[in-house]
Amino acid sequence: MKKIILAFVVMFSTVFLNADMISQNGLKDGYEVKLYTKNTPISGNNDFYVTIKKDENKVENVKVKIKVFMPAMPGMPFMEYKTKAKLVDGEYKMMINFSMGGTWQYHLKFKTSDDVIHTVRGSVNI
Ligand SMILES: [Cu+2]
Repeated sequence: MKKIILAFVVMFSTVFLNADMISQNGLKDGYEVKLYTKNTPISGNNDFYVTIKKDENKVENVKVKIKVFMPAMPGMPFMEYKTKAKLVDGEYKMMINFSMGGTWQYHLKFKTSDDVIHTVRGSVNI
């Protein structure tokens, strides 16, 4: 009986911990950058969104791309995925494929109209 209860607790906490959408805010060179999902991220394909603001105004004339990667681990090579975002209804949208669960580092880059490339670094748990 105890084992059954424990199994439920483990299952429940796993679901609970994973039932989180991503929402991360960063500040880079005076730009407020938000990276987020609208669903719980899964191993596989996910839609990610980015919005960028400067002085409270949305910035919609930049080029956004992202690289996600996971360092090599015992029995697992270095993994990475790169993609570019498309502006859809005021949000930069991109599909990211995570080939496994775990912690993924990212480099989110956006190029402003002055040709400067700004980089925000962080990580997400999938
Ligand atoms: Cu891995």
